[in-house]
Amino acid sequence: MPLIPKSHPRAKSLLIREKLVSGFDNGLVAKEGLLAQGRGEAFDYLLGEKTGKSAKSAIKAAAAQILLADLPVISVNGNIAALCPKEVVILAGQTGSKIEVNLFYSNEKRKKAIVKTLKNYGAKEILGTNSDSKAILSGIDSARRIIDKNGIFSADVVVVPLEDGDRTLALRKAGKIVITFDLNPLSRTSQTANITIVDNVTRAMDLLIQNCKKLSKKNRKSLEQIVNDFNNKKNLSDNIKEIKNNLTKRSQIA
Ligand code: PTJ
Repeated sequence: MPLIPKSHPRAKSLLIREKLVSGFDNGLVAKEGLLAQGRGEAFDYLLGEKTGKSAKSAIKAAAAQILLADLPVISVNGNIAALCPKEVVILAGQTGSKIEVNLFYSNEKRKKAIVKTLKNYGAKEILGTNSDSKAILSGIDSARRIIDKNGIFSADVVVVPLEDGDRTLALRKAGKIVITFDLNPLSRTSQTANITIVDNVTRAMDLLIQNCKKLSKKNRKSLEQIVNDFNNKKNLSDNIKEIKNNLTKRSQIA
C-alpha cells in the first residue's frame, strides 16, 4: 500500500514533497532546500495550486526570451535537480541552452550527484564543475559567485529557478537577462528578475517547454514583440491580485 494514496485530497502536493525528500536522500538536495519547498508550498496554496493567467503570460514571455537568446543558460540547484531534471534536459535540448550547476550551499559531492542525475536524463554537457573554466560573478559573496566562463559568465539570458535573492541582482548588474520561477511574488528574486514565473516549477517547466515549441515557429520580430509587451512589475502585481482574489473567494461564507 503506497504511503500517499492517490485518493488523498492533497496527493499532488504530497507527491511533489516526496520528490524533494528522495532528492535529499539521494544527495541532491540541501537540508535547507526542504525548507525552501515548504515556503513554496505555502504560496502555492494561496495561489490555488494552479497556473494562473499572469503566470501563463510570464511563461510565454520567458519562452520568447529564451528563443531570442544567443547563449541561454539554465542554472540548476539541488531542488531543481530533484523536482524536474528531465524537463531541464528537454528544455536545454529544445532551445540550445547550456546547463550549469550552481549551488548556494556549495558541496562537491552534491554537485556530482546532480550532474549524474542530469546525465541519466540525457544531458551531454554540464557546466559548473570544471575548475579550469571558473569565473567570478562580482557583487555577491556566496558560493553562487563561482560561475563557468563558458556558461553563465558568457550568457545573455540566464534561467535561475528557485533562487535566493542576491544573485539575480548581481546577474542583472552584469548585463544578463534573468528569468526565474518563484512561487513568492514578493521575494527579492521575483522583484529583481526581468521575467518572473510565479508558479510551481513542477507545473511551469512543462508549460515553458510547450511554449518554446509553439513559439519556435515565429520570426524574431514576433518574439521581440512578445518580450516588449511583457512588464514584470505589472505581472507581479497581477499575481498578487490573483492571490488576493483567491483569498477573498475563500473568505466568503457559502
Ligand atoms: O541547492 P542549493 O544549495 O543551490 O540551494 C537551493 C535553495 C532553494 C535551498 C536556495 O536557493 C534557497 O535557500 O532558496 P530560498 O531563498 O529559500 O528561495 C527559494 C524560493 O523558491 C522561495 O521564494 C520559495 O517560495 C520558492 N519556491 C520553493 N519551492 C518552489 C518555489 N518556487 C517554484 N516552485 C517550487 N516548487
